Amino acid sequence: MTKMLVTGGAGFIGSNFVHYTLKNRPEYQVTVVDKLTYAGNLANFDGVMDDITFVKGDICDDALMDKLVADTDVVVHFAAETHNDNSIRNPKPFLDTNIYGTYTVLEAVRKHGKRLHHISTDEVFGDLELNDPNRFTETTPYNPSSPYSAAKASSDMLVRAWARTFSVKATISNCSNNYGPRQHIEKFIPRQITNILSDIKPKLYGTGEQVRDWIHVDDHNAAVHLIIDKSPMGETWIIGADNDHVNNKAVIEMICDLMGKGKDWYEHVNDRPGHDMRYAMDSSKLRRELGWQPQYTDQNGMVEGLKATIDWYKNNEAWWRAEKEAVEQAYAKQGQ
Ligand code: NAD
Ligand code: TDX
Repeated sequence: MTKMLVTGGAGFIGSNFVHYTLKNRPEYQVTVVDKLTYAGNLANFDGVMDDITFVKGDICDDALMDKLVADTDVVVHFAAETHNDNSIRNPKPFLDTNIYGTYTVLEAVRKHGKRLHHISTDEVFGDLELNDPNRFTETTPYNPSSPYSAAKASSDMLVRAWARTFSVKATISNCSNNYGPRQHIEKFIPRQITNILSDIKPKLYGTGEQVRDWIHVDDHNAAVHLIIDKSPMGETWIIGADNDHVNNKAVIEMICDLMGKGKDWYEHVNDRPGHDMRYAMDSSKLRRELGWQPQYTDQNGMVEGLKATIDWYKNNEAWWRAEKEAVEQAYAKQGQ
């Protein structure tokens, strides 16, 4: 058995990664460390709690991280503060967890000589103009826009520095916007699905022309496993499923349509300050060198994945209902 420590495993992508690993990679013995912030949820382990070791803890706690990393073979580092709108309301937790927390993880893997895979985002590259046909690659310079993306960019830089200076065995992946089950309802797609299920009109920021390169969370996690299996140390990998033709307005219309509402049953609300216009990812290195292929690639890019995601929120109302009112009240204060 290989021991795997998953930081932030009680959140959206991390919990899907844990489920994916238990189902497809039984050779891993999984430990999750998670602070259980508002974004972490033990219900994400329903049905698999007995198959993992769960530790409630903060990645900024160096004694805890030292102990956990000493007792593992590979660390997969998902833990972060992740919502741009929250980083605009209050940046400090983003600096603490994303920067100092990553430093703490790095010092532990350095001391114990363990393998690290660091999960990052396309947002470190900043944005493209709407009419710019280019895509981000592994060599695109960093140019983050928000406190969230600046903190993630900082964490990537720390990983690169620790790999070069201290020969830490690390890899990094930068993935585009994920969707799928168990995503917090503050985020765009689950917010709109649960709005419709609550008879609230979906909320589109500004004009809705912004483009996100959507990828299903299982395709992201399959790529992470391939990188852990096959990547040389020190490498960075772009992960994206070629969905950079769908803007936010089109996604909202798709959700309204799939949920039996008129395509225009949504409203425009205040835009996000500093709102990135367009993200687009060139994942050809990952496809060519590691043989990765996304599975959710129907003709319209994301209809099948969206249908399954809508069904998940319909069937799991107990998972999200209690938080819905407070999330919407916080948005309403900003006219969103
Ligand atoms: P999430 O907000 O759903 O989950 C984050 C998890 O980290 C939560 O369980 C939370 O409790 C935990 N956490 C936060 N601070 C912690 C701390 N100090 N110590 C321990 N645990 C802590 O986030 P997500 O969407 O699943 O994102 C996971 C990772 O993937 C992040 O690093 C994010 O930057 C990256 N990412 C996300 C996306 C996306 O579209 N969601 C895309 C690319 C990359
Ligand atoms: O109600 C909304 N209406 C709306 O139009 C919300 C919540 C968002 N939006 C827009 C803003 C973005 O253009 O939808 C797009 C997606 O918004 P988010 O779900 O907040 O995602 P984004 O800011 O793009 O960042 C996400 O992808 C990259 C994740 O939250 C990050 O953690 C990840 O790094």
